[in-house]
Amino acid sequence: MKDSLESLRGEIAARVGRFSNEQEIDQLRVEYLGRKGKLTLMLRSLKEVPVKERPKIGNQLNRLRSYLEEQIETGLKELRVREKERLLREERIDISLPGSRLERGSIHPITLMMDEIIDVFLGMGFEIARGPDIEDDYHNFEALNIPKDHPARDMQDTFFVTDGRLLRTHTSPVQIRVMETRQPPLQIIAPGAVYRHDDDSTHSPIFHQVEGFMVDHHITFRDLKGVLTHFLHQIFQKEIKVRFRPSFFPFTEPSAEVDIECLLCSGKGSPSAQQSCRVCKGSGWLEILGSGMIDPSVFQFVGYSPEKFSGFAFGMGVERIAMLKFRIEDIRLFFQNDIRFLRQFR
Ligand code: 2NL
Repeated sequence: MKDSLESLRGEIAARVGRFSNEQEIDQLRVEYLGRKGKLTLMLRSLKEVPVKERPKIGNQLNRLRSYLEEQIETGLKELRVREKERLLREERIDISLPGSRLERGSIHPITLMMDEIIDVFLGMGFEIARGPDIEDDYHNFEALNIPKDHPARDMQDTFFVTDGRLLRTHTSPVQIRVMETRQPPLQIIAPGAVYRHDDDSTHSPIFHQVEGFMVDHHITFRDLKGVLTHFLHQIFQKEIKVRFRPSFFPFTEPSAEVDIECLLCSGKGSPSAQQSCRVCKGSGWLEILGSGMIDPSVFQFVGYSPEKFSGFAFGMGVERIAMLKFRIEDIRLFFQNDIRFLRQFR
């Protein structure tokens, strides 16, 4: 017993000291202090030791156990301190490293163009109205004097949804809804997205319009000319030439398309004797707006008396104006979201 106590003391002394991890300590605890641990077994066999020697050996065994327990305790403390130091060292944040760059966004050119158009009309006292993108046949066609068999229904290739509903092909239905619920005097613009089954370099299945109208007693074609001429002079930032050319729309009578002098050749049409202007194709004019006096049948649909009231209306494509103003050749560039394109409009 005495010999095995001596060798156990030596064994333990060799195992304590610097531990490299907690498992090593656990293993040591189980090996000596566990239920079948070497020290535990020796303490248990103390009763086989002669009575005379028992107190001395018992005392020595107990001291060895306390010593081992202390060593385990300080070993664990040491490990935790070392771990904390390692974390402090390795997880230190280097505040001198450059941060990750946040990209600054920019406003989409169509939003910029739309805001610019809206601002000019707000300056003339117009109100903004909005309405649903999904419409019914009545507000998109019928109330605008476009009956079922009218060729305009083919001209505007419509996207149909379920239950007879459709994606609005123009923002006119917004204006119909305003007239259904309010009485003149009114001057309203209806900006928004519209949808047509069309896709090439000058047509996109989704595009944007600003339409507008003015209704009161005694509104005339002179009001139409004055408002739209002022609008075009504001948008193109100088007193460019404006031309009102007879046209036809089912919802206006008379109707006029509005042209401005070509932005590239200033209306000359041909920059040289050999070739004609590539923007206006040599005519010297660019078509920019559609307009007219609101047809009496539209007034009847919304319950206005054509005897009491008159008004004008107009509509324009925002992409078309942005393309002419910024000299963009393909409408699809607006919808491809190529950052190199969009960045140019900061
Ligand atoms: C174009 C032509 C136009 C209208 C839109 C309108 C609306 C109502 C009543 C009468 Cl509620 N007219 N809108 C009138 C004339 C032309 O747009 O070329 N748009 C891109």
